[in-house]
Amino acid sequence: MHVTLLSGPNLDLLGAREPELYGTDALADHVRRASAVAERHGWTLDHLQTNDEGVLVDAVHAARGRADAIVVNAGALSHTSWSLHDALAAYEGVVVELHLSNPAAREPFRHTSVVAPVADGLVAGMGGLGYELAVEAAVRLAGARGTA
Ligand code: CA2
Repeated sequence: MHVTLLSGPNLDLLGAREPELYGTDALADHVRRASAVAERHGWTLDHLQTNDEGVLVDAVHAARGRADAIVVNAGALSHTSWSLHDALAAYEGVVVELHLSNPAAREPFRHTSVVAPVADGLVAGMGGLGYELAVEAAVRLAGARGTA
């Protein structure tokens, strides 16, 4: 069983800037802890970070038939990318939307997620813990669906 973790624009800056919003851990730290959760369940995890919307869409396509679940923190593309929405709609596995912060408690433009309508669930506002919770949720949702 396999989970693909996707990280969108600017998440490569984690740890270096805006620690009050996103914490001091680097993306690699979050990925390491997410991988540990997957491994605990006997799953494997791959991770891609990109600042390019098209690359993110391609990664969702690549996960089709290959990954049992996708955990996606699409960054600001979560609020704008209908192409990501359409790609996720065509993906048959479990989708968990992830945010470090709680977008609903922030600026109005962050209150809408175009990922949300095609996600099975959402983990937000939990900081780095969210990476672990999102993988845990993906594994257990896949189990409940009978695909794990
Ligand atoms: O809370 C989240 O995880 C977000 O997806 C982060 C996005 C933001 O646009 C979403 O509304 C919520 C921003 C990621 C940018 O990360 C940075 C990290 C350090 C310095 C600058 C940006």
